[in-house]
Amino acid sequence: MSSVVRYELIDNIGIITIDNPPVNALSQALRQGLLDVVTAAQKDASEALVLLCGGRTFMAGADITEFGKPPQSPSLPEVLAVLENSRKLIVAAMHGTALGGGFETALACHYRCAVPSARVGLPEVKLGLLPGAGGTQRVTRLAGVKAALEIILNGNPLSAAEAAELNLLDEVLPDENLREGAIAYAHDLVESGALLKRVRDISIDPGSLEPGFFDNYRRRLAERARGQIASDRIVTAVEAAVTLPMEHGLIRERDLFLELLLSSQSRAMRHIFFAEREAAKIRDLPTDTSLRDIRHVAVVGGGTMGGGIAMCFANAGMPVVLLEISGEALERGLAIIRKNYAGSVQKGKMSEAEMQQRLQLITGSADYADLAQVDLVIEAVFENPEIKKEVFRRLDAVCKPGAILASNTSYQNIDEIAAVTSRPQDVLGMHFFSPANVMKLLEVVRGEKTCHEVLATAMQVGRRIGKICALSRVCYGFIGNRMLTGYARQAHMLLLDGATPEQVDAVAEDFGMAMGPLAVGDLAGLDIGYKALQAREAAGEVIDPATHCVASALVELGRLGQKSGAGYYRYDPQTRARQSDPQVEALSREHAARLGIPQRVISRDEILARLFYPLINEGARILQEGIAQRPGDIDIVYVYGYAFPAAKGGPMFHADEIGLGTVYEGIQRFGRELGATYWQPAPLLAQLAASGSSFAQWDAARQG
Ligand code: T1G
Repeated sequence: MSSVVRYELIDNIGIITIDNPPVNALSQALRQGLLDVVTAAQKDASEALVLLCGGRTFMAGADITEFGKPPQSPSLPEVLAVLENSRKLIVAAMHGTALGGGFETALACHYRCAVPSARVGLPEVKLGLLPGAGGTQRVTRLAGVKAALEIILNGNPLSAAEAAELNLLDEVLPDENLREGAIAYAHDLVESGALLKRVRDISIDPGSLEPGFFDNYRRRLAERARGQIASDRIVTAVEAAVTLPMEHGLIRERDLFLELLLSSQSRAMRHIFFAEREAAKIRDLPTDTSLRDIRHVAVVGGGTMGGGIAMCFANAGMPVVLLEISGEALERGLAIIRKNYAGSVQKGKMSEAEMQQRLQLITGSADYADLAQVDLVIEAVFENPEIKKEVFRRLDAVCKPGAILASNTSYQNIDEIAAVTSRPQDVLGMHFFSPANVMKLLEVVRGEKTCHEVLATAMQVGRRIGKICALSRVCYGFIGNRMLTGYARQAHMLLLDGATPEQVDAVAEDFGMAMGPLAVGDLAGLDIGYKALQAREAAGEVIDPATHCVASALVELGRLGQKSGAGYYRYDPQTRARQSDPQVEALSREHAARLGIPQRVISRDEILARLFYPLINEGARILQEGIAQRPGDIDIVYVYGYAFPAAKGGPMFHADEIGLGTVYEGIQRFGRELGATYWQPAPLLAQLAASGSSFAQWDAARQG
């Protein structure tokens, strides 16, 4: 008997129980165990078999840790063929999240039931893959072509009720008692003489689709796939379900799956899957670090960020107090929140009742005394160090001992803020990204004196509100914004060298960025950078005009970006579509001439390298300084905070893919051609390039 698959015969029902914690991933041992048990059960006294799982979930898919290693038999398709061809009726009984190969296993069974809270889905596209064990062929037969494309292309789980609606489940059990419910259901099927229902026998009527359906679908998809190949292959696999007999469709699907499995895009997205989970772990914190009990939260500052942060907690069912300096300002903040929720109701993303429920969790105040009993306060006031310090002095005076005091600052020195309180051990940064109720990333910033308990609690609170957390130590701009400086600087300097805004942004967007750096500047507002610049110059800093002169000139012309209808681009007042503007090229030429910079034709490769090599180089410095724990954390920050393409795996993974030697030589070359000021290779990059090593190997070696 296998260590992860148990079998027992109860009356005339054979119960197959999978137990492979933590998520019953379909490891080799599980596949072998399942194959053996189903084969043996063909000869015993059972009249039907029930397949269910122990632990918190039905099988959550293939074992992703096995990918990229030599394949081990039996393969999942082999196992599923045995299940589907079983002479004994098999019922899959699901709870938790039946995903990927786990759900495909259920689809190969003859009947499917689930507890009401179960969710089922095929999330392979989020790993740059497609369902490779019959999912594309069987879901199409059960739910139809259009539903199958929807389910497999978005990869999001369905509730049991939704799945039943789509014919993907035969029975939603009356309650959460999985085992009892499943055995009773199997008995009913046996007593009713239910036939062996094999999904493969369901035929699809190709006539139900308009001519050219799949080609049109592919064309529409390509516009939003941003170069991700898995989506295209999914359409091809579903098309095969319509045009080919089952056996051939399965072979076609498998070929497409194996092509994607070997692709750099899937390797990158699998890296992000594990990096996301690793980022949640703080290496030097004992695993038994205690957590503080966080029930009541407060947010200081009801602006765009403060309002979004308050919504995060209300969305997670946690009561939150929003504090503002006056009743008027408070009303403005609450109005923004109401407007945001109303927008979600209008888009059908939440019901009116849900909106009311969340609004009831958000209370307003203009009195610090109302924060006396909260467990966590997040300060989100104007990005000015003195104003922030004043807020922390007041919080220190009113908040109970043990309350966690966090700042949402994007740049400021957490240690200096903590130093104005009597409890620096309870102070840290919790840096949300705008819009805070949408963006997944939370940079947790560890101060010199922040204690373990507060750190562990902040990471856990981040997970509770649905954020992906990455830890940063204190430096100007933490991980994300510090690295962004070089990327944004080069985007601007490329204009002086002769590139147009369209050229710069097109290269970044073709690479997979959601939006190019100059268009992002227009979205955020060029005046924000301009004011920060003025503050730095007022503080006596001498700033190289080549890094900002065109942007500053645009602001002085009243071109602040989208909000004023023009910035690096002009924006159509109706559609907000961006249009190129020759005036910007003229402005760049004028400033280049003034600075004595000869303009030239710039290649896409140069633009690509000048945008992303500074990101990688600063990332190497951040790793060497210990600001980030591991390269994967930086990748998580960029994928979830800056829309860096997951299909590239983040800047550090991408660097390892293209080779650190190539990056190092590129930086050296730019240093020679463009001046060394902004092109100094980070010592770690130089070291690893010299040894032909990678960031991943460097980090693994440090962990021993
Ligand atoms: N393989 C290996 N390890 C896995 C795993 C998997 N499929 N899923 C989770 N883990 C590990 C994870 O790394 C973590 O480890 C621990 O389990 C708990 O996970 C042929 C090709 C199920 C919703 O994409 O979405 O099937 O950090 O922290 O928040 O067509 O895990 O503790 O060491 O995420 O409760 C398709 C992936 C695979 C689902 C649970 N399946 N998993 O979330 O826990 S491809 C998926 C999840 C496939 C077939 C194809 C989530 C979860 P550690 P966790 P959670």
